[in-house]
Amino acid sequence: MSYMDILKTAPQVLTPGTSACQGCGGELILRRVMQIAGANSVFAVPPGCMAGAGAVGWSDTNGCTAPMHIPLLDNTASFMSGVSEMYQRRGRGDVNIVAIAGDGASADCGFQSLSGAAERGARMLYVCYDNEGYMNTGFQRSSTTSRGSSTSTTPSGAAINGKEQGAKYVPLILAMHNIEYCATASPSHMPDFVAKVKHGLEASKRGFAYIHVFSPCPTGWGFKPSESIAVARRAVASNMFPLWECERGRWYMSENRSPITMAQFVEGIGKFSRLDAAALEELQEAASARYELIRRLCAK
Ligand SMILES: Cc1ncc(C[n+]2csc(CCOP(=O)(O)OP(=O)(O)O)c2C)c(N)n1
Ligand code: SF4
Ligand SMILES: [Mg+2]
Repeated sequence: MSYMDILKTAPQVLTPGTSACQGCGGELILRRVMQIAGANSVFAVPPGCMAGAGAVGWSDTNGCTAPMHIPLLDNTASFMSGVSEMYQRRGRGDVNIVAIAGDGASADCGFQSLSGAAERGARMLYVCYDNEGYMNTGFQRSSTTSRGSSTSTTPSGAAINGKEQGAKYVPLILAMHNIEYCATASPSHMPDFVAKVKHGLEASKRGFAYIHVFSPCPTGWGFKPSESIAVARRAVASNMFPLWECERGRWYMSENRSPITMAQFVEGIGKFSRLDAAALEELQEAASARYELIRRLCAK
């Protein structure tokens, strides 16, 4: 069965009718990960837009057809380590253990828990949907927010020109935990996304698997909902968000072509609308340097 056939035929585990905004990248990621994992899974989605949008459900008519936990913002990976251990001990290693968490819950508040579970090799798939901020509580910056982004806590204006620090590159940090599988993915590249989630689920039977997904947020970033997939595609095409995977120390680049410019990437995205030429150049340099680092790892 092709990867696209899986999306067409596999039953939905998340019911239709969540309250996520139109064009939300996170909702698409949540829905597809749950569909690929299937109902023989236990999920956890910590507080954030996806838990708020109805991952668990509002009534007896919506939610999901598999067990779903909402742990704390900062303990998702350790919580799921315990769940995973319990299923192993009961001889139920067939059940997929899947966490789907935001960047705040993964890169900031929950980082200790995530790093610990990764280092222990806890058997689970952990998917981070990275919308570069604390969207559910009012669009505050997080450690993965790109430099120059205007957020509610780093508003572009006379005092500062958006976020002053560069983004923490979490997928590389996770890969350095020597986990079973680590990858980046984007909802704009669905066949690649499906293949990586399947790969991650297989790897989660042996140890820790991590996928970091670019998650466009029209409401918080200030672009049209209909542009969500185009924004994600431009993030990949500009090397702002390179697609790669690493399996037991072997690195692979998923896309390799001449990039579009950073100016083309930021076009029409409100949070970058006040970037001047110098700030764009800084963003470009950081993205190029990071891409080069990944490219060299993949060339080995
Ligand atoms: C310890 C703790 N601090 C603050 C909160 C309030 N809170 C709930 S959701 C959220 C935002 C989470 O951001 P992220 O994980 O990136 O998910 P997103 O909202 O962007 O989908 C915050 C700060 C909380 N639930 N727990
Ligand atoms: S604020 Fe952003 S991440 Fe949250 S539901 Fe809306 S589009 Fe999705
Ligand atoms: Mg977020």
